[in-house]
Amino acid sequence: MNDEESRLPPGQYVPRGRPVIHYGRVPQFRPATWDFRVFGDTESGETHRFTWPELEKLPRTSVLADFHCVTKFSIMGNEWRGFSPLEILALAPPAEGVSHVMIWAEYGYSANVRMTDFTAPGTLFVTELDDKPITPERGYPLRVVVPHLYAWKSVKWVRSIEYLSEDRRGFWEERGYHNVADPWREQRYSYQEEPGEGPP
Ligand SMILES: Nc1nc2c(c(=O)[nH]1)N[C@H]1C(S)=C(S)[C@@H](COP(=O)(O)O)O[C@H]1N2
Ligand SMILES: [Mo]
Repeated sequence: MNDEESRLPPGQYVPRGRPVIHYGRVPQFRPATWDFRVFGDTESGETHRFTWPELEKLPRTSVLADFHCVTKFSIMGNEWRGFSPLEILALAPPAEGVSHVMIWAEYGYSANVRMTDFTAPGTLFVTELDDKPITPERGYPLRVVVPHLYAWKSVKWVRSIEYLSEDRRGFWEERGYHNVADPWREQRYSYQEEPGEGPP
């Protein structure tokens, strides 16, 4: 088995090219009015708001990771660059007891992840892919990548996060996809969920 095959989760294949997939239109980025908000169960009880220049100042780091779509293609060896979710947690601390994060995009797309997924070493707020700014159709100006979960949780055009003290389903999780979405366990559909893996 070569290296790429051993890195491929069950049921996945490497396609030719690099598909672009999303629901709905590609939004326009308007830097003057764009903001990023942190709301829900914050420590202060207030919503935190960041402008684009404020986020641009955060220290950058890179993550080399594979990307697995539930429709079974995997894109191997992406070099994502951006800032760590830990930066946001430090600037906008969650209340005690926050267990999950809802990641919100333009037009109301959303995905829920556990706080442990949000703070995992591979999770990143991405501004560049393979040494180039991410393209509009891949999430410009800001995307979250959670490479250890199926790619619908890697939200493009992210505009806010919501701290949750109780888990709640996001866009695809409400429409029959698995709440946790670990590709190594092939957690594709909600009917596979075991007790404790999803909100009641
Ligand atoms: N905002 C938003 N983010 C999204 C989606 C979407 O519809 N809207 N689709 C998801 C799905 S299902 C996949 S497979 C990946 C695709 O990322 P790509 O276009 O960079 O390949 O984006 C994810 N992020
Ligand atoms: Mo997907």
